[in-house]
This record gives sequence, C-alpha cells and structure tokens, in this order.
Amino acid sequence: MAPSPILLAIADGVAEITFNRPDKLNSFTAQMHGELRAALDKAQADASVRALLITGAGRGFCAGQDLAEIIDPKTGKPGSVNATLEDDYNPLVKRLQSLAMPVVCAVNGVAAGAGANLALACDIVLAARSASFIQAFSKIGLVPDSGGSYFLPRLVGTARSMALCMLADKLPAEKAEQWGLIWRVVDDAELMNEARALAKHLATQPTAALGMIKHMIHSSGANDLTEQLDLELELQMEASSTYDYVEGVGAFLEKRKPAFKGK
Ligand code: T3D
Repeated sequence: MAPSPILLAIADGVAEITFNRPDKLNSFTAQMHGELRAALDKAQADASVRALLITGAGRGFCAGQDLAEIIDPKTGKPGSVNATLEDDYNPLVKRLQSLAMPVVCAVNGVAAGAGANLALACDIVLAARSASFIQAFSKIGLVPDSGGSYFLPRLVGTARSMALCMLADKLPAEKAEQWGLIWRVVDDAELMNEARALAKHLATQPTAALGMIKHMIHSSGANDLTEQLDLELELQMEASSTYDYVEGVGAFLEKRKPAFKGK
C-alpha cells in the first residue's frame, strides 16, 4: 500500500502535519488535499491541540500542484484549474489564516508555486538554511495563486513581488529572511528541533488571545486607523474576559510562571 501523503501526529498540544510525497517534492494531488482536510478536521476537533506545525518530508517542502495529475488523459493536455483552486487551495489558504491558533511552518527545502504560498499563509515561518522559495507559476504560463499576489506585496513590497513573480527565480531562505518574507532561518539540522520547540511553546500560551492577534494583524491591511482602533477595543474586551487574562496578571503580580489554559 502506498504511504499516506499526509502524516498527522499530535503531542504536547501541537498537531504536526507532514506533507509526505518526498519523491515528488510533496507536490499536491487531489488525494493529498483530501487527507490534509481530514487531518485539519482531526486537529481542530481535538481540544488538547493549541498550535499547528506544518512541514515536508524529504528534501523538499512542497513543489505546488502535481503537474502530472492535471493532465487530461483524453487530450493529453493540462485541464482546467478552476476546480482545484476553488475547492482545494483557496479554502486551505483561508482555513490556515482563520484557524484560531498559531500555525508554524517549517520549510525544510524548496517551496515552489502553491507550495511557497501555502508556507506564506502560515503565521510564523522558519526555514532551513538550504531551503528556497520560488514563484514558479510564470515558468509554466500561469500566474501566482494560493494567495501569492496577496501575501507577497504585503510582506516584501511591489518591486520585489513583481520580480519574484515575473522571473520565477529561486529566492534563498537567507534572503527571504532578510527581506522579511519569513520569520527566521535556522541550520538544516536544527530546523525541526527549533520548529517543534516553537510550536510547543506557542501551545502553552493564551491561545484565545493568539487567535485574536491573528485576526487583528490580518485585518490591519484593509482597515483605516479608526477601524483598527475599534477592532483592538473589541478584541481587547474579549481578551480581558478570558481565564488566561486573569491568570496572566495574577502570575505577574505573584512573580510566578503563568499556567494558561488557552481560553
Ligand atoms: O493547474 C492547477 O491545478 C492550478 C494550480 C496551480 C498551483 C501551482 O502550484 S502551479 C506551480 C506548480 N509547480 C511548479 O511548477 C514547480 C515544478 N517543479 C520544479 O520546478 C522543480 O521540481 C523544483 C524547482 C521545485 C525543484 O527542482 P529540483 O531539480 O530540485 O527537483 P526535480 O528533479 O525537478 O524534482 C524531483 C522530482 O519531483 C521529479 O520527479 P522524478 O523525475 O524524479 O520522478 C519531478 O518531476 C518531481 N516534481 C517536482 N515538482 C513537481 C513534480 N512532479 C509533479 N508536479 C510538480 N509540481
């Protein structure tokens, strides 16, 4: 039996999802999308899970859509892309962004096409020093999808986004960090230790507040100052009604480590 293209392991409050088609650089098939949805359902249904970690098996993180799978056997040509974008990639990007818990991405190798943009949809991105990011779309006559044209200008500005997308050049992880595309580069051998430690730490933090932080940061691009101040007020009221707020203030005053429950 072929190994599952998606692995899920839950421990220490973290759901770790591994893209697992290493021979094809973890490029996405329809089966993989289905199994990823099921893994996310399982993680979200588990009350112990307070952080998500996504990574890839083997030497690649994810090379985007499996290009062999999109060939229509009748014509021998690539079929329409509508269904997979509408049914798979777009809901996945929105789900990662709206998940009310932190999503850490450990980019272990090349991240190309939709694979690069799925990484950018995550909240905190670590990358191995040898990893790279490629907006590969224009090499095959396509345009960026899976949020690339949304995330890139916001993260690195118009000039860099335009060249990355038009040239489809490989952006090494260190430059991606210098440009502010990702949070941090770590040595290859340390990537998973660091990413797991980070996700495990986040899983002990005030999850409800972290979910609200996500919502605030994502909303800020579309809001003016008044709207953003109003949102801060609304969410601060919500945050200050949580158990973790009382625990956090109490722990500070009692000079002890807080024991957050995530609510
Ligand atoms: O059409 C739609 O459905 C719409 C959705 C679009 C979303 C997208 O993501 S479009 C963009 C798709 N991705 C790409 O265009 C990237 C294609 N891959 C590459 O350009 C290169 O593989 C890389 C630059 C990522 C890495 O190069 P390299 O030299 O390190 O590895 P390689 O030898 O090219 O790949 C290793 C194997 O993975 C190889 O298989 P083989 O020959 O050993 O059996 C290669 O064919 C396979 N592979 C890599 N990427 C894909 C893939 N197989 C299928 N689809 C891929 N995307």
